[in-house]
Amino acid sequence: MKVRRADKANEYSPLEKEEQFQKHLIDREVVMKASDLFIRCLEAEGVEYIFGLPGEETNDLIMSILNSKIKFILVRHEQGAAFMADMYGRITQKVGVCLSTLGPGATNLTTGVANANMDRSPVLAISAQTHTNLLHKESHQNMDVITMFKPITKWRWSIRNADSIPEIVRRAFKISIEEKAGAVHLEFPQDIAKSKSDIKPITKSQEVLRSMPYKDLIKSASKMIMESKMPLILVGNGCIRGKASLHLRDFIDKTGVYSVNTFMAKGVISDKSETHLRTIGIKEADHALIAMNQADLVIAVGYDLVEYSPKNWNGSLNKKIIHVDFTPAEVDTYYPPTIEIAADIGYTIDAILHELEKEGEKKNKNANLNKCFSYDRKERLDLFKRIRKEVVQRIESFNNGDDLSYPIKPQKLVSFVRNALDENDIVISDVGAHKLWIAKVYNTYAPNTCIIPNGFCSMGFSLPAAIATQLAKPSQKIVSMCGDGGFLMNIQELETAVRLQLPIIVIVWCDSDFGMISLKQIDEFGKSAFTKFNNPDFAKLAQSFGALGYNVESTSEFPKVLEIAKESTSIPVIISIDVDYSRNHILLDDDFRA
Ligand SMILES: Cc1ncc(C[n+]2csc(CCOP(=O)(O)OP(=O)(O)O)c2C)c(N)n1
Repeated sequence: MKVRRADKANEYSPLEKEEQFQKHLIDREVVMKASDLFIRCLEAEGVEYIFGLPGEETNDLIMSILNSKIKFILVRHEQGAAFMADMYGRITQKVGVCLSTLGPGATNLTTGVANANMDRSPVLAISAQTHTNLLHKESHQNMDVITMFKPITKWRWSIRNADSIPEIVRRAFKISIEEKAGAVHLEFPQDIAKSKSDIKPITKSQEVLRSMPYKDLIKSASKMIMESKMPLILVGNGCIRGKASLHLRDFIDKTGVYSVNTFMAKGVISDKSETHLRTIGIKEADHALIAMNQADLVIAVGYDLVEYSPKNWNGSLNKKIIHVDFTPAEVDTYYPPTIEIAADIGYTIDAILHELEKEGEKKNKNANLNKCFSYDRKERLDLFKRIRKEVVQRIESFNNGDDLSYPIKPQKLVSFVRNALDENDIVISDVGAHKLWIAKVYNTYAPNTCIIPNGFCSMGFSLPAAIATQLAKPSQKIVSMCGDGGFLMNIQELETAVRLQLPIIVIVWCDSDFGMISLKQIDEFGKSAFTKFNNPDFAKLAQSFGALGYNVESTSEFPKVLEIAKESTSIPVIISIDVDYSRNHILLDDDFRA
């Protein structure tokens, strides 16, 4: 199609003008209700599900959804809908959509939306709004929702005329998915939803491909790697969004450079990799930090500072840093990149590897990459090897050990779950002390198979998240692990899971305590306060919802119950188990032996 500047429009020939006019007629022949147009636009974006809870003001939209191929997932609290959209976004890398009414519905969405935004998950939150001629004054449930969403979204807009819907929706999806991905919000007033338009939805354009990294930077980066005494790769969440796992694995296999990952990057590098020092992220308390301290160069790939402050690994500012991410580095005193590459992560890693191979070939004809490094790294590599061995040994000792004491040790619980699941099944953590155990101990072999919310860190995430994951991945086993505190924060979504006949498994770690908080209180003040509570009978609670419920009463019973739970094909299973948190303090130092 020819594109001309508006001021040259008169230069079209009469024939061209006629062609344009005919096309214009075809484009505009269907007059549609705005709510229908809005839903057509979501269809054009490939939306499969909308998670939500209706109100009077969403009724036009709800009727439009009824006539579309998009499935509406009715939830029992808008926070659940937002967590579901968040998880759908994480696991599919497509924008997850949630819907609420105005006022209280919109305020209920906020925690889940903030969680998605800080964890870089693409989400579109839609809320209704009252009639536009009431907005300027005090009226039922009317509040400034747009302003409320400001600090927790990348972009937000109130739709004020039907004709602009295609552009607004396209813009919302584009911004949400753009790196770094995050949440956007659209407000849809009731009267606008009833208005009409003859504008067509905008067809989704091709995925935007990122340009190649700048050649000189690649050369400098590979030179820096070759000259480093002990490089270490820090793998972050961006590698999951950027689908960089295979590129990084190839780089590591060929160069022998060791790696660590953050919580949200579990699985990018398999925990089976001999050069992987596993997960770091607990302030100064990870064993692999010994290796981090030794490293003179950190290659930070897709690393989000929100997850793990660089002060914890670069407090003395003695490291060189190569920053590789879709976007330039965040400003932080402790994160001053020596080389900053903002480009596609996969391309960049491939390009650096290619450059190293070229240099290796120059130095020795057989392209042995280890020979391209300027220093003999044997001594330091031996140290890294030893750390890897120690970390693995500690985890394996729980795997194979026969400690059947009850309440169950957290490490034992995690290893039972690992053994019960296939490599591609998915574990979703909630927030609390259990999260730290899962991060440290759960062996992960593929990206997006161990999900840990670690930016905003909201409790109550894992049950709704498991629902969305099971919808997106029907053939995989989905296990939510949560504390007894977090589980009750969104327990109402158990009804959603039962109604949708989803065979998710929820394991509730019971200690009748906000365990993570009492741990921190005792660590700092020597005592804990206002953290203890009573629990319901979880098995009966589950059964009252129509789910299957088991209260495990001995450690040896747990793997058997897990096997029974795995057999369920259409009913959620809740398993409660008492956990021995008496040694949680070992999470706060670098030695997590039992
Ligand atoms: C919505 C929300 N409220 C409060 C917190 C602060 N917080 C972090 S961990 C935690 C305790 C979690 O307790 P529980 O779910 O029982 O898990 P446990 O620590 O016992 O494993 C609290 C209250 C939070 N992260 N999110």
